[in-house]
Amino acid sequence: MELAALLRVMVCSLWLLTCATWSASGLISGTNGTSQQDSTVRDCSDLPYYFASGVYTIYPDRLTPTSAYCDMDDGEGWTVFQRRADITPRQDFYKDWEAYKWGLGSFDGEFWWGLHHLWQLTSQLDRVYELRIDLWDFEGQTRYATYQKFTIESEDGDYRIDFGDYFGTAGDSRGLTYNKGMKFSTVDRDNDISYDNCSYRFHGAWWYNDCAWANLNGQYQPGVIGHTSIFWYEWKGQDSLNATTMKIRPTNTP
Ligand SMILES: [Ca+2]
Repeated sequence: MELAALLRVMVCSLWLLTCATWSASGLISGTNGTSQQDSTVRDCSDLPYYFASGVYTIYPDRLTPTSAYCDMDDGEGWTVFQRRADITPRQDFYKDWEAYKWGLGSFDGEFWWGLHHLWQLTSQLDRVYELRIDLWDFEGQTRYATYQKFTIESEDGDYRIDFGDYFGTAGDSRGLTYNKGMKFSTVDRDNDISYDNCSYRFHGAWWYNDCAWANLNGQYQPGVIGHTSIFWYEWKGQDSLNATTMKIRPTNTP
């Protein structure tokens, strides 16, 4: 009888532990020590404006908890989906379709959040997103580019990109607009319109057209001028950039 009672206690304890773990997966921890259980946080703009920048649990489809890096510096709540920077160990961005679908790298360093999450957010009918790209060169100069009405199609549509008007300082006549309406391509999934494999040629992954004037998932190679590097042609030609971020926020919610 004593053994049976002990077993009951053990089973109950395990059950409680499981329950506690389930509850914890729905918690959003703020850096000020507060937390809230709220699956209505679909993107970083739903977090309180006074939260610090960092990694939070969000629910892009209102159901599935997903980690995301939130840039809260201006209180706007940007969901960051790409970061290149001078951080070691270096992250390899010359990766395949599955990696770009689900994400690669680390939130502590360089990363790509994942096309699947990006599609979940930008395909919502009640939210319209703005895309912002920030660029840094090796002399400490910075430029930015913004695009309105940014959307990504589902995987069935090969994550085809669409967006509206450009505004910014980086320049766009040889920027991202060249890739508008293009499908995403990786080295193992050639969806570009070139006779060639642009991902292989540019050593990156992008919405390649007949290739590109911007290659932000290219190779980090300081001092190198060439189409395999991280570049934004309109600003610095094919000079390798030092850092980039790509992030989104809804423009039609408070
Ligand atoms: Ca091709």
